[in-house]
Amino acid sequence: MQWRKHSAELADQCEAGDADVQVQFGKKEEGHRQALRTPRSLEDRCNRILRNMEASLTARDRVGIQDFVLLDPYTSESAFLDNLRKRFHENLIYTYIGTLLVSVNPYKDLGIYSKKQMDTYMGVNFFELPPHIYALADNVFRTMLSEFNNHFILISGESGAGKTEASKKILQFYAVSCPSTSLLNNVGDRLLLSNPVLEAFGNAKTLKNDNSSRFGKYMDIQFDYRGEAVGGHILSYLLEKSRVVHQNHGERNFHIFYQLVEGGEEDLLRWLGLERNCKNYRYLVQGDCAKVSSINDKSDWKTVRKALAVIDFSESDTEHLFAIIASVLHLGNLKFEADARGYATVKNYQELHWVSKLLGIPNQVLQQGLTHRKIEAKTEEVLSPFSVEHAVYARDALAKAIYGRTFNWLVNKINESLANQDSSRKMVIGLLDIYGFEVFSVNSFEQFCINYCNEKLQQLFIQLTLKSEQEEYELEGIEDEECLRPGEATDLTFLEKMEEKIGGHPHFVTHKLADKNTRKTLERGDFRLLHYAGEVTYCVVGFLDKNNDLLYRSGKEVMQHSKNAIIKHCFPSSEPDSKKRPETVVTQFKSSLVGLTEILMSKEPWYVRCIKPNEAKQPAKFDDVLVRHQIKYLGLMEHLRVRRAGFAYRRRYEVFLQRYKALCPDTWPNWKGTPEEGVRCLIKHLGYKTDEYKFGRTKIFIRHPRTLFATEDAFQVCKHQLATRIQAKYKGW
Ligand code: AOV
Ligand code: MG
Repeated sequence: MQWRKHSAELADQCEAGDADVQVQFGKKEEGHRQALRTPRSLEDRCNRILRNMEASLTARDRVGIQDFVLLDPYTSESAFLDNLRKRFHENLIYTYIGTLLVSVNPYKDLGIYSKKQMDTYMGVNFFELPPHIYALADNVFRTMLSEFNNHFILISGESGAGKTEASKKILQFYAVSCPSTSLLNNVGDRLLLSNPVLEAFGNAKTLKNDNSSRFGKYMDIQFDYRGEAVGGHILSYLLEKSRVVHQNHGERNFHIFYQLVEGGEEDLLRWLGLERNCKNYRYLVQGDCAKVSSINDKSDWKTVRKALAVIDFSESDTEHLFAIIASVLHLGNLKFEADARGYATVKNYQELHWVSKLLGIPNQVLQQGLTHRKIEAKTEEVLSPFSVEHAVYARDALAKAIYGRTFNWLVNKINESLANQDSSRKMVIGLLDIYGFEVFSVNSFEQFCINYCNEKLQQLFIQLTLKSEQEEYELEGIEDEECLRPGEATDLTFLEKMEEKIGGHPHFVTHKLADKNTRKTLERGDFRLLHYAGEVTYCVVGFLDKNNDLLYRSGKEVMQHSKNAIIKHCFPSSEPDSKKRPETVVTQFKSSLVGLTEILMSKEPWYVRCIKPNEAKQPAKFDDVLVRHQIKYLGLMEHLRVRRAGFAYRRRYEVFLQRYKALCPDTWPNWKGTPEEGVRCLIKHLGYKTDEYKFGRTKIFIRHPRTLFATEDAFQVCKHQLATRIQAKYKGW
């Protein structure tokens, strides 16, 4: 029986795991590490696994199976779907595929994230207990400690599938279960409290998710050699700035604006010139849904205020920060009218006055900057007045720039608070939580970037789990040179250029290229991409503008006058001026994702694949069609097949060689050739059978855990002998 075979493998796993734990921890310590080393016999562990498995097999008709690897017949997508559905209706949202965790959003509080639950899952191997995100978090942690290397957890799934919630649960687990002993350094709290702050500024209600991440987030949690959380670092990716000035129907601006207006203290609002009514602010009501039943802006405001204090924001920092948020709201209300010559002048001075006061910029300077643009003539600078339309555009561009740069400042500030001063070697667990794949009725530049990012991560997943060689998506072929010539280029010429360049790609369709049937559904200014997760039609209107993300030089210069410390910092006077071609948004985003891929590739991967059960954001609703589609595009069936076929145990050549080189006279103490050659030499010496392993691009794949564990055992024996010899030699020293 498959499950018996599987549990025998797991027993092997316990054994090797225990051996490691004994080696790493000589002395008794508290907390997580205590639980880690609780001496439990192998027999005890095996019994627990068997008990858990027997129990789940007995109840299998009702609650399904805990690990898809044990599913029979395993290749059927319908069986996979049935199992997920069965478990979902029993409130069992987690299921494994080996060590990959599948999670289905329950859209309700299941009461399964208590401290007690955390304790239960601490130091426990997979399969001793029902699947849980804590089990994954704990296994990552223990593997890190025993292998002394870096890991990352890739959390993926479409918008609203539960990625951000999953990442928070993992973070909570580490913050609570790996307490920091240093009194000065409450890293756990800081790590946790960075969340509500970043969510306030970077999340918003969309049609897909009431708390949708509008930026990508990668967070490193740093541990010292004892497993104490000692620091953290956050990288943020492309915030959807356009939301500051425009929201589609049924969507909101970033939470922080509503929190401030709804929850801000009376005297604070008075100081900021704000009224307690979101309806009064143009930037807050375009989506016509300032109030959301699932969101309590008032209490969220309190949480954010408290969190800011814990993560080292001084009174003056917070004052400046709120002044900026308020100034954006005032900017949004600023109106222009045409003077006799048709040029823009400010219509409501009251609002101008507030922006000027809050940002500490002289009235005159601000006014001129908002209504004029500086042009460089041959020898001098000339002020060229804006039309009303132009002034509105410049105002919005300024609001976006202010918010976007402040967000980056915020991330940096949080990083300062999480930074670890100690330079000793650390191990990290990286958590990746990005904006999920999304398709609306109209999709623009923002969806293009978000979906592109998801496409890249899917590619990485495939590369790391299913293929050793990477299949290049030619989606990257989409160039953006066209965008660099404002004036000449338009959205439509950009589209034409794309047709010219990638028109032959089977995943790219435009009106011109489409056949008669599909043409009907495509407008002239649309293009369609066939993403891994489905077809998306993008409307090209606004693409160039958003990609160029131009901020007039005069706008920048005005900001340089600011007395607000944050703005001053965000708009340094040394910034290179516009003479140099600025990088476009897509170019920057692309290279930041390349950087991210590099970061991830240097670490050991773990996966959480989140599934959205229905589009209505409702509990107990399991939409078969929707879920089946996600099972398909998330590659879960393929992943299962790979797991079943074996070769699931993989190690980087360097890691494998480093650990086991002592087992072969040719590789010990130092191997001169490449790590791959070293591993070849090593396993030849160890007598691995040829069908037991495969060589990948960077890793050795081992079919059966037995093989790996036998090697590990040999290593332990060897280490023990070595230690005995050393002890004998230095006896009495
Ligand atoms: P996302 O991060 O995947 O979407 P979230 O993690 O924000 O999705 O989840 C959306 C909502 O689903 C949450 O606000 C919760 O109400 C609910 N939810 C998710 N996971 C759980 C859980 N484990 N238990 C209870 N409720 C849950 V996006 O950021 O839009 O891509 O861009
Ligand atoms: Mg999210």
